[in-house]
Amino acid sequence: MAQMIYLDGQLVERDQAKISVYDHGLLYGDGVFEGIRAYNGRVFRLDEHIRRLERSARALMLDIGMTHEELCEATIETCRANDVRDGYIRLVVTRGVGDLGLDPRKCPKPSVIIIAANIQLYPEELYETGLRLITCSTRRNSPASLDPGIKSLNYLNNILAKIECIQADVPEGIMLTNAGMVSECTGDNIFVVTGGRLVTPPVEAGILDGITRAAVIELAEQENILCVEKLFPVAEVYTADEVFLTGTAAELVPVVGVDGRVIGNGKPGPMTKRLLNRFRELTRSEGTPIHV
Ligand code: PXG
Repeated sequence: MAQMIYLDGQLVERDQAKISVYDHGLLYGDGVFEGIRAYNGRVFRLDEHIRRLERSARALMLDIGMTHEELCEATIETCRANDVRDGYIRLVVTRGVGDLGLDPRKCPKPSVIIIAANIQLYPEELYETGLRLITCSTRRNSPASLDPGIKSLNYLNNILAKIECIQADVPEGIMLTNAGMVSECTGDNIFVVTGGRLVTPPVEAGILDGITRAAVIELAEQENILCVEKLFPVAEVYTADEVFLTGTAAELVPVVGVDGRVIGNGKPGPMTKRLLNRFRELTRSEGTPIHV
């Protein structure tokens, strides 16, 4: 069965799903996106993801031309058309087709794309052994230039940092704010555990307001674990008892080394494991059903 892609109101076969070379998403990175997971036939936190997409679009004065409900329905419909049970859903809204030149007014209609594919899971072994990270020299975009809270098609800041990770042969890296404090990773948020409490940089630091991050903060509250949102230097990562990353693709992934230093005892810690278990229970118990 051919994979079906949602493109501007229609489901089309993958080979037919094409975008113009004049689309400003391609020409200028003028657009927004979302990455969403489906677990066991349900879409996890669909409402939150669509709301974040709408917030990102509003920040660019990009009118998606669809209501919240229509976006949710189109997402579910695309999952259903592809018989997705456990999957990865990618929504992309571009400024649309226009002439050359930055002016968004050249583009009368946005392009809306929804891809529902099967997820390439991280190897389960990663959750047993943990990741090693570096601190990237590429600083996270200043919110005054391009707010990292906007999930825009302009991901070069993250890609430059990711290239540093690849050169260093590690899967992820810590990005600092312009002031030199920890912000987030190239595609994940970061938490440290010190003295039984969680610490994570605040959204105002200039990070993506992660859906997984928010879920972990909620779970911590339910478990009576104190979670503090504050700025901290990378030195606090080095001396933490535990470090983990959160993201739609990663869920919660333990970190066991940073910049050649060993974190904690070099193994995934109890808090990380406990929260990962609780997160997995959550993702498998809630969500918008795909198949009715
Ligand atoms: N920070 C950044 C910069 C991200 O891009 C996160 C944190 C984690 O946020 P969520 O809401 O996922 O918990 C992200 C997420 C992709 C892809 O296709 C990217 C993300 C998520 C899923 C897929 O590259 N980024």
